[in-house]
Amino acid sequence: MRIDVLTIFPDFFTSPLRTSLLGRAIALERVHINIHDLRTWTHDTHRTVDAPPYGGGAGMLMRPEPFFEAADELWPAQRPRTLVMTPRGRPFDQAFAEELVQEPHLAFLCGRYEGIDERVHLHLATDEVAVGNAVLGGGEVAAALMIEAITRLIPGVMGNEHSGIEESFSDGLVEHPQYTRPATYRGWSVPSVLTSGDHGAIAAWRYRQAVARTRLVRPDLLRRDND
Ligand code: JA8
Repeated sequence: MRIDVLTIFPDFFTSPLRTSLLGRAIALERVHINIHDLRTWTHDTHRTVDAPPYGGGAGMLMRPEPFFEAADELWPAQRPRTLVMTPRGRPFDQAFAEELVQEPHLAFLCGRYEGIDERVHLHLATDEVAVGNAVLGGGEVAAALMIEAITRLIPGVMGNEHSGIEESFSDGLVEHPQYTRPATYRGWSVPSVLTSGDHGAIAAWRYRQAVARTRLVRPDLLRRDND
């Protein structure tokens, strides 16, 4: 998979891309990620990327030209699946991540200020994506989140040929509680079923716990009309 990111803060991505899972995916060449500084595609001495909104209003918007000129240079033939992060977009969830991991080429357009000129949304982006129900200062954190969620699904990245089975079993539920050593810590003991060796009883306990916790913290996941 190839991923291109257009941003005025390329440095933001250096640490997440070097770290942990993503660093491993890159080292294994399962994914090629290119971070591009949008100011590369400016022509004035101040390398301006923003301008005030037509019609008035607070703040500044990202101008369209750097995005389109970057696209013409980087993707002259085949345009990638091009995602623009915005609070008005389609909510990003696991099903969306699983859809996007099928793509050979993704592009992330990161806006700052009050957003991006509508012509970028209309004529360059293929998808508007919302990450969470909070407004961020820009698209960079949202893009990093999506890149992590997508790349961990690339076969061979997580060593997840096994964990796919577990995910389908508890599909649509929050996770059951998990415990590791020591068996007793500060007087708090691990539930005895988990040390019983009875794998049927363990599976049943985990399922009951997952359903109960889902009902408590994410009742929306148990409704049948939500996807
Ligand atoms: C924002 Br400005 C800006 C750009 C993209 C996003 S995605 C999100 N939740 N907030 C804000």
